[in-house]
Amino acid sequence: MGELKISIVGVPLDYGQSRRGVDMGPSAIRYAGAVERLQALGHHVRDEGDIHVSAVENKPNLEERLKNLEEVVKANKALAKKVDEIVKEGRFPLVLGGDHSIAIGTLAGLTETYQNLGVIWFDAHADMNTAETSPSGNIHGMPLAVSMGYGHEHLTALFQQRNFIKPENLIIIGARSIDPGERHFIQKLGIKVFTMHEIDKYGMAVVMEQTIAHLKERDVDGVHLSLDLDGLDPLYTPGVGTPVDGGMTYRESHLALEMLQQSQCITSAEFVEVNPILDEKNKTADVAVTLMGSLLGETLI
Ligand code: HAR
Ligand code: MN
Ligand code: MN
Ligand code: MN
Repeated sequence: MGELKISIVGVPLDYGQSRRGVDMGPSAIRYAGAVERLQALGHHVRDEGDIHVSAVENKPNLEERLKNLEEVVKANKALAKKVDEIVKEGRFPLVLGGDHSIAIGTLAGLTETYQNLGVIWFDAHADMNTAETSPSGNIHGMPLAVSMGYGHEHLTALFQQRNFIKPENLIIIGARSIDPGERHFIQKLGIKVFTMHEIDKYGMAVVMEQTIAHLKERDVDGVHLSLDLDGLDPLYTPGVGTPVDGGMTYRESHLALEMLQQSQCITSAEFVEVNPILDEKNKTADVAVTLMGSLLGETLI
């Protein structure tokens, strides 16, 4: 893999869900050696620091169906601007979460430049609820709906050009906890989902070959990898807020990212939902950093 100019941005946001601690994810991932690992692979790495997130909720939470809506909007607006600047400088954005609601800002920023962006979404969940279908009111369960143009207008408005992610450019991998409203959405929009069932049945290599081939066929002008650490089995990544048993193994997830590295299709990435309070000796952040290595150049020999 050629040398990249990587810009790391932390987003210490935990307002998109209900368990505190995920705001410390960016620190934990840095502590696990993200910058050093990527530098050792020959990349030029610039740590841009963190997006500012206010420490206390500004307003009483009146909108129960969308918890902390205005805080989530504010942080994502700042993130979108930052990501847009990074892309326009010709650098590779690497975003550290924070809860998964930050994908709204990342994707909003990316789509200022990319007109036909592909998205690979590693996750136990489909993250495709709206206020109407969400069982929790947590916005981290909604970023894919918003990014395709569905949801509260304060969230969809972050896509200033209304250049939303096209459902046929999205692939979800590792899902095993999908809500009824999300299932309906997936069927209605014809979204490609490799659940754990397909990973078990065909193996990760086949799943990734099909994923890469599909995005090539779609003639995308960039591919964003959004990796929720809860996509892995909680045996490997216990430090997440909503663990679901029966996930990807350590090697399955690394194989997937090694294949993405070889395909050279990825143009940006984010690693989210690391919660150090729930973790065991920073194990989840360590896995996040080894995955970054696999995505960005590491080889086994
Ligand atoms: N689907 C559930 C909800 O909407 C749980 C979502 C959990 N989300 C994440 N991100 N951890 O994938 O509340
Ligand atoms: Mn906090
Ligand atoms: Mn998620
Ligand atoms: Mn998840």
